[in-house]
Order: sequence, then structure tokens, then C-alpha cells
Amino acid sequence: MILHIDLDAFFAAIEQRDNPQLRGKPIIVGGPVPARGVAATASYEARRYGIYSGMPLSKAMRLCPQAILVPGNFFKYEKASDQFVRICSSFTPLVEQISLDEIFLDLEGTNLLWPSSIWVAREIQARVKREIGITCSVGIASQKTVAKVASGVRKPNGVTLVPQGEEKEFLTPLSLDKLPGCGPKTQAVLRNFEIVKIGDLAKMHPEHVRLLLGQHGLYLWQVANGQDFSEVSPPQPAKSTGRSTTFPFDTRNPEFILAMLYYLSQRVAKDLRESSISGRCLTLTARSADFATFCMQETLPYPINTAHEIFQNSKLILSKLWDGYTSLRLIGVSISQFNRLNQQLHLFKPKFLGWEKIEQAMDQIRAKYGFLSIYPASIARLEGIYPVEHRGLKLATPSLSR
Ligand code: DCP
Ligand code: CA
Repeated sequence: MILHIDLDAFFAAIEQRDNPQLRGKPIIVGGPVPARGVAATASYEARRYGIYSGMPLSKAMRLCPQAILVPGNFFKYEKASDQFVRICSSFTPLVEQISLDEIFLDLEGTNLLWPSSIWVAREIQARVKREIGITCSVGIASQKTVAKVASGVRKPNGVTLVPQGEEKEFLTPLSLDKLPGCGPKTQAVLRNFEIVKIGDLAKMHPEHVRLLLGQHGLYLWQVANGQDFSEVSPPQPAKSTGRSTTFPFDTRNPEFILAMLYYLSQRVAKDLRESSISGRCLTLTARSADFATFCMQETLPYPINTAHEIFQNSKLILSKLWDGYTSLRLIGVSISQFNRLNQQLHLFKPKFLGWEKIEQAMDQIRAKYGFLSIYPASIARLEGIYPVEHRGLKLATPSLSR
């Protein structure tokens, strides 16, 4: 069975959790950009007045003048979301997070571990309540879409199970806006043909659906017929780690370019060590002022994860890739072909004067005092060019970042 778990009135629930005066009252959480003036979400007390996510605040306040408007705090929501993922992941590794507050779980292979899917649902609800302090609703079905629709049926704090074989019956009477992927535009097209329920769509001839809505329509038709074969897919681990930057000006100054390459190598190495990995394949990318991109890969005899090694090897590759005259606008370095650390000792790995130890010590200093609290002297020249932040240099100038 597949579970779809959805936190109830997420942002509003967190605000009510942290401020007892807001509990039981209609509250509206402002969007991430208050100036845009829409509601991010509203408590269930406020929804009774017809307020929903994305509604202009002016309209929401007209509908419910006594509503309390609270600013959002994204940092808190991210923390709660991380806790939510951790709770769900303790029941199976087959976890797919689809938004900050929505998760699919596939319970395949866990029937000897847990008494039933309903038990898992109740257990997750209890832990979310205990550990995060808010409620969630769960849908259980043999198909993802059906589970997602089911989680919305008994909100808040509900559990809805759709038995295998009853998927189509469950969907048939529901209106099309309940079908994930069937947005207002699609609904408007179908309404012209008096197709308003999921069951109406299921009954159409697939060729007719395809002519009206294309390939996506055909997918919706299949789902409406209780045939969603998509799988819960946990995120795949990254296959490479890299950093690149566009310079604030085109340049062929070798000291500047090498300083930047060393800086980027520092960032990449830190990321690698944080994930306890090293890698054998180094890719260097350079883009010239006229937007031609050059890329060169080199497989090293042993995996590396120190900035020193990344930089020394990139410098060699750069000397093959770049003539020294062409102005560059971008440089980047990345490492792939990962090894987990301590897996294997490398017979041919030269000792780089203990660089691993030096950089591990730098990691500790940086964790405490900021990335630029310690760095190789050759990087110092970059400080006059880029603004300095706690996390490091602020690389992209606003006009260049998209
Ligand atoms: N959100 C947002 N802007 C939107 C929609 C949502 O900022 N247009 C944010 C606020 C929500 C969170 O995402 O709290 C989750 O969105 P949901 O659609 O799941 O809505 P809720 O969790 O608020 O309510 P429900 O209980 O219906 O799931
Ligand atoms: Ca939600």
C-alpha cells in the first residue's frame, strides 16, 4: 500500500503551535513576499469564511475582518518539514517528498515489520503530533494519485483507506478539481463538454481526450480510470558535486582566474567532506567571453577530496584547456565517480604533506567562525572584488544571477 501524508494547514498550524493566542482563531499567514499581498495559507477557522491559499489579502480581510494576519517564518517551516521527513523515513526507505508538507510512502516489503498500513498511518499521526506539535491527514491506497486524493477527504487529522480494486469507484463521484494535475484550464476545457466529475472524464473515449487535451489529458484519463502505475521514487543521490561562477567582468588575468579556481575547489572539497565522499573524476569547465564553452574531464588514479588536490589537478587541466589569451566569463570545477570514504586504501596515492588533516582542521575553524575565517593566501585577492558573507564570498553579482 501507498500512503500520502499531508500536514494540515501547515504554516498556520505552526504559527498556532508557537503562539497560544492564535489557537482556535481565524488566522492568515502572509506569503513569503508580503508585498505581493496574497495569503500563503489560512487556519481552518479562517477557511470557513472562504479564504484559501493564494487569495489576495485584501479580499481575505474583507471576507473575514476579524482574521489575524501573521507574517510567515520560513526557517521554522523548513525545520518542521525536516522533522516530518525523518519521522516518515523511520517506517520505510521508500519515501518521496513532493513538497514541504507532503510525502508518499510505499510500504511494500514492510508487512512483517508493521501490523497494517492503518497502524503506520496512526503511528505517524501520533509522532507528528508529539514531535512537531501539529496534525496531519493520511490517504492509503494501492496507487499514488488515489492515496493523494484520499488524504484530502477527512482533513484535518483524518485517515482514509481506499481498498484495492475500489479505486475507480472512489474517484468517480468526485469533482475534477480534486484530481491532481487537473488545473483550472483543463477543467474549463472539459466543462464545455459537461465533463465535471472525475467519473465523467473516465467515461470519455481516450481518443477524444487526446484530441482535446493532448498527452497529459490521456494520462489524466488513465488516472481517472484507477490506473495510476507511477511508483514512489526516493531521491537519487547526487552523482557529482561542483561549483562554477560567472565573473563580474570578462578576464584573462591568470592570478585572478587561478584564485577563483582555488576558491571554488575549497567549496567543492568542503561539500565532499561533509558528505563523507571523495571522487576520482575531475571536470573543468571554462566559458569564453563569446559564450563558447570548453569542458575537459580527467580520471585520476585515486579519489580525492581536498581543495589542494582538486586545485592542483584543475590547474593542470586548465593549462590544456585555455590558451591564456582568450578572455573568460565563467569557470567551474566538479568531482564525480564517488567513493565512500575509508572504503579502500590507495596504494598509489601520494602523501600531499598531510593536506587532508590541514583541511579537516580548516573545516572545524570554518564551522565555528565562517568560511573565510581561514583560507589560502592566494585567495585573498578575491576579497576586494566580491562582497564577503559568513558563508563565503557572494559570487554572482545581482545583474548576472537569474
Ligand atoms: N503555500 C503557499 N502558497 C500557496 C499554497 C501553499 O505558500 N499558494 C504554503 C502554505 C501552506 C503550505 O504551502 O501551509 C502547504 O500547502 P497545502 O496546499 O498543503 O495547504 P495547507 O497545508 O496549508 O492546508 P491543507 O490542510 O489543506 O493541506
Ligand atoms: Ca498541507
